[in-house]
Amino acid sequence: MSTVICPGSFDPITKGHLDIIVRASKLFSRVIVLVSKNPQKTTSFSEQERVEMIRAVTGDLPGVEVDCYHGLLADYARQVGAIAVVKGLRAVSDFEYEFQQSLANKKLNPELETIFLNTNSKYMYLSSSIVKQIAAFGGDIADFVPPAIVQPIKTRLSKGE
Ligand code: COD
Repeated sequence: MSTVICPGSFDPITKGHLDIIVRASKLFSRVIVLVSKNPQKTTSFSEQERVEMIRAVTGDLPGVEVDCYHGLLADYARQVGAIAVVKGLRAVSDFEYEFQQSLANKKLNPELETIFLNTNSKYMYLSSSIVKQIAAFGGDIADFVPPAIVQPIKTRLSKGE
């Protein structure tokens, strides 16, 4: 059984993230979607909220699990026996950051590979921050996030929390 990890902030999960998770689940028998801490970002949704949203939209995907971890991805990968990290690439601008992360993870855990999947061209422009900005201004986010979490995001962000 090959275990891989799809890590991210997922603040919140978008259709772009979900597309990568679905495609990873077709390639590997066990995919752990890992809510992790990006020290460069402040999140709008609590860890619990992010985990619940991911569970709501991945529940029907065989072999997909959701977890969260506060430490290094390289250590978590060792603990669960993951062979690789699967990440999405939207544009050349993503590459430099992701390349640096993958080299750091490899240094920390030499057994750990990083696999990049190109974004689906439909979701090339899509990010969690775009979703939050549109929702905060009362716009329609139905094209950007899975149906099950449209209303929870709108309700939560319209409260201005
Ligand atoms: N299409 C395709 N892929 C997408 C899209 C899209 N529209 N949007 C996002 N993605 C991809 C991103 O490229 C990324 O690969 C993944 O989805 C997650 O994206 P985000 O924005 O939710 O998450 P990030 O980039 O903030 O996540 C960074 C981590 C939390 C993974 C990173 O900081 C981390 O590993 N933290 C733990 C500490 C650690 O071990 N750091 C590394 C060693 S220095």
